[in-house]
Amino acid sequence: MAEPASELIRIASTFCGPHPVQTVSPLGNGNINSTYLVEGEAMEPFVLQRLNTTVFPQPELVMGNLLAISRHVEGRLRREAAAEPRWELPRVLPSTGGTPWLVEGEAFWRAISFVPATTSLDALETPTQAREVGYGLGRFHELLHDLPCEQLADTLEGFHITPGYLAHYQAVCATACSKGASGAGDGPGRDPDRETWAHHFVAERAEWAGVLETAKARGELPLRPIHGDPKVNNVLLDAATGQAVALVDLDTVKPGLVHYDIGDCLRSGCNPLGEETSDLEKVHFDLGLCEALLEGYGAVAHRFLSPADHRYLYDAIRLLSFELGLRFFTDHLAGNVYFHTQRPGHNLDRALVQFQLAASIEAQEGELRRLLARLQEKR
Ligand code: GN1
Ligand code: MG
Repeated sequence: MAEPASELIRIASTFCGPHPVQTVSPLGNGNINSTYLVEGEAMEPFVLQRLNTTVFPQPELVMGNLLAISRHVEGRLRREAAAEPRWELPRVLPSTGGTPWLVEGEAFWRAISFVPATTSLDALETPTQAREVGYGLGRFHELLHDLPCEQLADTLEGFHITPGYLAHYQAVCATACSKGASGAGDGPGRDPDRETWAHHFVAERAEWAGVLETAKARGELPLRPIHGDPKVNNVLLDAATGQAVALVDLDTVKPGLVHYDIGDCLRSGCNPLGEETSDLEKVHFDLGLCEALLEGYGAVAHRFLSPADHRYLYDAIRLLSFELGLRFFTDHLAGNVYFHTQRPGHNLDRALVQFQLAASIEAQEGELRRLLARLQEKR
């Protein structure tokens, strides 16, 4: 729930010593945490967040991961050649009491540094932007790929494990979709026709949905530190040059497959209408943007991607939009308990956008596979 402005100012003040806070304003449009920009005259602006402890039941572990990657990346950046382009990692700002966070009742607050003079985009328009976003993700992965996964906690069990989301969907269906159960197809936002279509869409892909987890279990794909949520608006671009300079929203950093990140970044970056569009028929996966994004990614990631990693890229791209659609759809059926929504039926609309995107990826499979092979040969 939202805190009154005076409360936010009081909480923000515990992270900035004697400097008076002037404004605390909502920042970004996250679906999970509450995020604010804190400003005052004699201080650097910073980001204040209230972590969603239903989603992140052990927020201290989230902070531990953030501190671990800061130490690693700061060390790497100090040793890097001065010729490497600017790169920043948001830092944890301790409270005045010296703790890296603040707990008040149920609320878990933390402050992180704000990367100034940057912009972010909700949808990509040009190949130049796509190349930068891809480069940003590649740089992030490259900086972290030599951090041993044992140093990172699993803060969000089951995150991006598609078979787990399918099992949850089936469990929700067993109650929410059964005849006579409460919430079975009526109530605000429910839409039996579109839901039936979505159920079919999921059923036709259920068997394939374990593809990445199977490859991981066989030892074909290794765990590495990943971002977990690299949608395009989490990549900050230098306001003057347009170059990617930081990835933000680091709560989901944990061990995982880089495929989750690559697929997530592409499902977000190659959907020119953005994930909140209501123009469903026009949703499509843009191959030009995909090529540019992967070129930017490969410029740095070729140093650590293996042939097996390359083999699963098509599946990753297809899977992550399917998976997000499935997560939105399940939450719609469950009564919108996970993702913040702004209107009845919002999660169903979001789900259909992702399913439409997955269908567009499938329709372009041949071309997309040829593009991936071309990019791999270039390296
Ligand atoms: C959530 O809160 P936000 O917008 O950063 C979600 C991501 C989804 C995204 C879709 C922890 O991220 O996985 O891709 O919504 N984060 C979590 O917009 O579930
Ligand atoms: Mg996020």
